[in-house]
Amino acid sequence: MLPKDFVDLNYRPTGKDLICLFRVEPGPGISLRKAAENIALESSVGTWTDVHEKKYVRKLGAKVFSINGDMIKIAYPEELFEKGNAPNILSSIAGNIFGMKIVKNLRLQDIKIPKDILNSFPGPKYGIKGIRKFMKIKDRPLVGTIVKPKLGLRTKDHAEIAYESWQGGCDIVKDDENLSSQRFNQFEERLARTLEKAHKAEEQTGEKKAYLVNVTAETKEMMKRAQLVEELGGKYVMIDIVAAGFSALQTLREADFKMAIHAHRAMHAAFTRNKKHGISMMVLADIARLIGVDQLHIGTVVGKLEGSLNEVSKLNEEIEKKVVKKTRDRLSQNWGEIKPVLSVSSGGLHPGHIPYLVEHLGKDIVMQFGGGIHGHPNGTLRGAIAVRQAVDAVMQGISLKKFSENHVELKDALEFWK
Ligand code: CAP
Ligand code: MG
Repeated sequence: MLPKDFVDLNYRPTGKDLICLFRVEPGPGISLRKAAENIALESSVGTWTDVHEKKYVRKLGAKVFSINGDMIKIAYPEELFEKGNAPNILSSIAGNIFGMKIVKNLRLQDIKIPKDILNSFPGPKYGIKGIRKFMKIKDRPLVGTIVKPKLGLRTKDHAEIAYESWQGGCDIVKDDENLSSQRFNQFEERLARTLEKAHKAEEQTGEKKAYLVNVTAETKEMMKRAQLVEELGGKYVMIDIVAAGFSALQTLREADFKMAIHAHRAMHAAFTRNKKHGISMMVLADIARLIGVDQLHIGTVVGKLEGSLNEVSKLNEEIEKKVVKKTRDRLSQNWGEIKPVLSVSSGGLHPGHIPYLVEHLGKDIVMQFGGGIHGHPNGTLRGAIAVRQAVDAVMQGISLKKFSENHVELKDALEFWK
């Protein structure tokens, strides 16, 4: 097959094609069409030279069917992929092509997954409705914290900080992404002690309290840890999906534990941040939804980490909607039976940000405050109280300023982080 055979601008994709949207910047002296041909070729059945392949192989060649400015769309016949194998799909559509000399920059912007591939993955076990049901929270946003300092705390203090956070009004307390089982705070003891505090806080407050323990580790070890969480009655496990890898995530999901899966995306920015090259967060989010995380970090717009309102709100739609509409930089997707994933906003947030987040991302969200709770001038308990007060204000349609006149913890927080 020659490179030109991988372009057919008259081709109309069928429901049996996986579609990719790429942004292409060809290398010096290379036309966009030539770059496009080579991307389709290398990511499907071709290589750098013709190998006189059999006729039946030709049918599996990917087709560039749209070239619009620097955006191209490629259709991949679904037979190219093994069903239920996320790494396999990525090795084609997000594999060698990023390193080809023929492109200066290449960005995988979005993917559209055909029905048969969708149906070969479980998707989230609980999704938004399931989480709201077991947390018994009808319509307000969920409030969470990350125990801080992120590393270094001893187990007893970790559990105590978690306890104060729950007492103050957090629904969720999670480990930080880089806490696993270091000597100063080992997994088993931390899990037991912190869950014990969660139960105590549940009894005291009458609310459901969840501990999102980070099980990220070598896969077999991770599974042992998840098993232990199940035995001790935990509601969630947390995994760093990019660092652990999608294969590990599949192993965790397919074990079908009772717990919901909280997906932290640490390391994603190595792929996603450079808007000209790499893989967009939209694609990583699609893969995470497909495999079946129940909640996923999507950014904050206003906090400490990069991500525009446009980007974060599109991610919010991509993971929470059943049908996603096509735009210039996004493909449509019908998620069918795959449940919606709950969005998590986290990173540099404090109570003053809550009205903005609810206005732009809606109430189906987990808002997490690490520094924004434990850095409160009067400590963790007051910090958590301030966050819940801000949520109450937003739910009642009252401005934070007005609400803080009668709520001293919120008043102190707003003063401190103004
Ligand atoms: C937040 C956080 C999270 C980031 C991840 C942190 O803490 O624990 O890891 O939110 O980013 O360490 O930064 P703070 P993202 O509330 O103290 O900032 O959600 O964008 O993936
Ligand atoms: Mg963190």
